[in-house]
Amino acid sequence: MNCIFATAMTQTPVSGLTSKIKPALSTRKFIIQRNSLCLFLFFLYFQNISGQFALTNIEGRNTTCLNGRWQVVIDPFDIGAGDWKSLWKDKKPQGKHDFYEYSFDEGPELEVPGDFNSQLSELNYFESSVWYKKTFSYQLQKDKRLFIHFGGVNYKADVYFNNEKIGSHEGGFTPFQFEITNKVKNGLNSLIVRTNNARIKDGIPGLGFDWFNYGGITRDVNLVETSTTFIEDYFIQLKKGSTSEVNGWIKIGGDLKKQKITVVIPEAAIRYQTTSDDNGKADVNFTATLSLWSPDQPKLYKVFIRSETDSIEELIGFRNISVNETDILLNGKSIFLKGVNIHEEIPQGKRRAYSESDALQLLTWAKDLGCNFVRLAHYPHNEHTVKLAEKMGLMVWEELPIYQGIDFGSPLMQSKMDTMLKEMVHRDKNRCNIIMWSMSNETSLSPARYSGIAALAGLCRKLDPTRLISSATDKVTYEDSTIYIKDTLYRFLDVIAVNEYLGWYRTWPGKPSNIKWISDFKKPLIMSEFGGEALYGSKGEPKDAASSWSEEYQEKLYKDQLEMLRTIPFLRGTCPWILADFRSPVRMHPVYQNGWNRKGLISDRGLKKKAWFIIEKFYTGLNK
Ligand code: GCB
Repeated sequence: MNCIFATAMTQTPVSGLTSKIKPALSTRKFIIQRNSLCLFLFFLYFQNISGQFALTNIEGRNTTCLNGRWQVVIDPFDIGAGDWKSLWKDKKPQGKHDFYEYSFDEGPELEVPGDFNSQLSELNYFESSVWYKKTFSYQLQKDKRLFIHFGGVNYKADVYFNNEKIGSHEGGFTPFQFEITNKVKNGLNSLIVRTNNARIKDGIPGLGFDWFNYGGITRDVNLVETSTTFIEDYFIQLKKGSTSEVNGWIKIGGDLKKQKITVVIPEAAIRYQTTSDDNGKADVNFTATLSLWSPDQPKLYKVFIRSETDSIEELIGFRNISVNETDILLNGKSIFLKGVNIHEEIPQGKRRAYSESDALQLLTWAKDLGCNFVRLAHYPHNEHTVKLAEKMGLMVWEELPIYQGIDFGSPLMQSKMDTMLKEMVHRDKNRCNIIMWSMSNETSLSPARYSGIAALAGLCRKLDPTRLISSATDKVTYEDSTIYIKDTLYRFLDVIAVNEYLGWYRTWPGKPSNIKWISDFKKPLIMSEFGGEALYGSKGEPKDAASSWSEEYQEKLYKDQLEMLRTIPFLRGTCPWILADFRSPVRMHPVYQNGWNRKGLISDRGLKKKAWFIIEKFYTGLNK
């Protein structure tokens, strides 16, 4: 077993987590039995389903990019893994009577990274398997190790290398990797990936969600070469509550676990020495005079980590994020989060956003709107989006796709959620612009949901004690013109986040400025979603019903929203839903939606709707 994998597995056993929630006596026995079953399934899951936790900071390592054209076989009935047609066995038709229908040769090709749906018209609404194949030459030097790193494959991936299955991964938005040191041949190698984007009941997300189910190898693929003993991972951030104490750890992978390690930050005149223990772990703790990262001054430092056998560098920023009663404090100062929701989609291209220039388009729109914060909904977006946001001075809410109708009762669900959380935090824990991890969005109330998300939040705090934790809810209680926030899950979370659609899915219960919000918790509130739909160019009187789908109605809705929002004393952030119109297979009526959710402030062609200017004015006004 690979050392990275072994480490990850021992991090937090699931049984430890579930036991944190005190069950009633009568249900304990059942829970113990259920936990044993879960534990068993958890190990099965890891053995059979999960990829290895990916190396941190791929950009800072020695990589060979496998992006570009890949050969594909489209497999609607998903039979290529069976005995009948073993696509991965990489065999060629022999004689002229052999059939070609399942051969990569002379078949179509697709670009990687990128979703398959937008690349071939027959794949537009495709939800099944597409097989990808890439051959590449490699010469691995002695004393080096080699990994195949996938930035993201939606939803399941089975990976075959030189005629052998090397592993699988489940989850469309987090990275994974496999070590191929002992499998790579000097010369030509064959890499085959079965991708499958079929929605499944116990998937994350589950069967239903309001965004487009783009499938395939949607993110970068790289070969990563390391020394035999290498810097596997590190966490270098300010200690919670401090603006000068850097606190974290470094992890060495490989045989020579005990090493002298140096952390150098030239611009802050830091040269810190530490030593890793028998497990390859070194603590990091030093004090520095630092220019703190903030939206106004997104300062990043070059940080060098050097061990006896390896070295790596990365741009890292330092800031402190905390809450004090209903305040959110950035570097000790109260801050209002001027946010917007973003899906990872380029509307004009009707495709998944996958490149840095795609990220630049979306984040520039957010900056133009006057944002200092973005909610990357409803799943972890590409790593380079988070990095670019960091450079552009945008704070980030990063979220797990634990969405609406998720099947919390399914026996594997907790281990799947835990794994996904670990993969997300693992990838982005050194990004100072991430101020908040979101566990979920609008999940239905149930005991399993309560204990599941509470346990997840507990795990998240263990993995990363420095950031805030939230979860978006639509479960508020309406009583006349008073709205109560009572969801007891917020006991476990730092920031309350409410999705409310007054003026759209729910009529205004009174004059917006007379509506009262009352919270059971002394915690900051972010209005994490509000808005309504408008087809760009559709005209109507502002007072027209929502069914007018007019820009004027949407504009008025936002004015009303701001009137109400201004009266909430514990409001510390707003996120209109959503930056741009996005494709949604659950919005097919041809008159206004035609396959799109039209709640964008920007249209599917990239044009600003009237409502855009209401939010822009609001955010600009907050600066004065
Ligand atoms: C919501 C969901 C979001 C939907 C949105 C809508 O509450 O969180 O995913 O797209 O409403 O447009 O209905």
